[in-house]
Amino acid sequence: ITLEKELRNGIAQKQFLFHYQSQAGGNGQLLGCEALLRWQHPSRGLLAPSEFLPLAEKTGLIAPLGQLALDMACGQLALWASHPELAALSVAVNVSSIQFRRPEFVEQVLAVLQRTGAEPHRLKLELSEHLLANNVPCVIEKMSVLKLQGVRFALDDFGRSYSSLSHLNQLPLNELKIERAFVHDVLTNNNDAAMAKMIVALAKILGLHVIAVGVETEAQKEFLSEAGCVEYQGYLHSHPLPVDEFELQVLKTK
Ligand code: G
Ligand code: G
Ligand code: MN
Ligand code: NA
Repeated sequence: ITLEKELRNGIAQKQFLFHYQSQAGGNGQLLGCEALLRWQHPSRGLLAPSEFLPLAEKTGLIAPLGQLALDMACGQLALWASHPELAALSVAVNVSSIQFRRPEFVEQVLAVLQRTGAEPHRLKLELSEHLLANNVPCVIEKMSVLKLQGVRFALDDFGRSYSSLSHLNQLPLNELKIERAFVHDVLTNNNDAAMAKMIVALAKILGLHVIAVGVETEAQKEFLSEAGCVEYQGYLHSHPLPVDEFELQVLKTK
């Protein structure tokens, strides 16, 4: 049996789960979380996205997998909504460009919100810079329809690859996520430090939230804080955690 067949079966049998990583403010207060997909493979154990996402994108299985991920995220939001301490959480979900470009994407998101009863403004979709490479008007149109319903958007890994600054202020975005590599080397590499500062400043000019991903040390956080960044995601605060551990962490930090 090929991995492709296993992936197809795995999606049909819902062998996927999320690990949740908290997103925190300057004082460690919880602001939300990112849902990071894992495959509970029947024989190979828990697989990270790098072990199945490339295949999913190559084979088109990213469409049903992405749909499943949206279902899972909205289902979780609906569960948390009835819990006093967890109801305020928002969940960020990564959306592959291939998935976003599909004509039925907007309808599917609206349908899953309706079916699960999740509050749209608790759902944040993380889009990739690659979407800025072509047909930006179509991207804007789709984002706008969802944004009207309250769904929020972040531009992920900002600065990693191609970025059109001219398009940036046309997109109905809420947030920029600073590329992890800049954060990693912010204290040791002048170019990365400059990029991180530039992204924070750009976000401010555009009126967007900005979050630094991959913050592992207090020193990195301090540098970013001095640059004006006030939201952090990284091992310093928390690793991505299984849902029960994540919930305990949230309840403890309240
Ligand atoms: O923690 P981590 O190894 O989980 O994530 C690796 C990469 O996989 C991240 O860059 C993230 O964007 C991507 N990823 C994680 N979950 C999902 C998902 O549900 N959908 C898509 N398209 N990408 C995801
Ligand atoms: O979608 P995105 O590429 O932003 O996903 C975030 C990725 O960064 C995930 O793979 C997650 O596990 C990883 N990550 C989150 N915090 C840290 C960190 O502090 N250090 C490192 N090395 N990776 C991190
Ligand atoms: Mn992401
Ligand atoms: Na991503």
